Amino acid sequence: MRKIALFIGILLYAVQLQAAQPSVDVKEPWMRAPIGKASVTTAYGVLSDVSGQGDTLTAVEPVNGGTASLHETTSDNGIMRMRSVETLSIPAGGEVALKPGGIHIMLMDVPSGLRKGDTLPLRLRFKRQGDVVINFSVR
Ligand SMILES: [Cu+2]
Repeated sequence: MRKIALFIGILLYAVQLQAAQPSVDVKEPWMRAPIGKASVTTAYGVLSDVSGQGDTLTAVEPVNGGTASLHETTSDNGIMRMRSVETLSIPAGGEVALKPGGIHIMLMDVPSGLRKGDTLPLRLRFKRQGDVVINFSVR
C-alpha cells in the first residue's frame, strides 16, 4: 500500500513538472514609453518555441487594466497601415519577432505616468502553454 502511495506521489510530481514546462520563451520584452500624456503605445519581444512542438498566441491582456491586441504594420503604396492579427503561430523550434514596423502588441489605456525604466505586466495566452505573465520593460 505504501509503495502504491509513493508511486502515485511520483506520478503526480511528474505531471506537475510537465505542466510547468514552458513551450514559448519571451525574449527581450519591451514597450515604448507613451509620448506625453498619450495612453497608447506598442510592445515588442521575440517569441521563441522551446518545446519543439510550436504554439499559438491567442490573446494578450494587460494585468493592470487597459486593452491589448495584436497588430501588424503593412505598407500599402508607401502608406503605413495597421491591421489586427487574430492569432500568431510560433513554428516548432522557431521564433517570431514582434518588432517596430512589423507585428506588435497594441496597448490602449495604459496606466498614466508610465515612463522609461518602469515595467508593465502583460498576460500572454497560448493555446498549449496556457497563460504566462511577462514583465515588459518601458524604454
Ligand atoms: Cu498597432
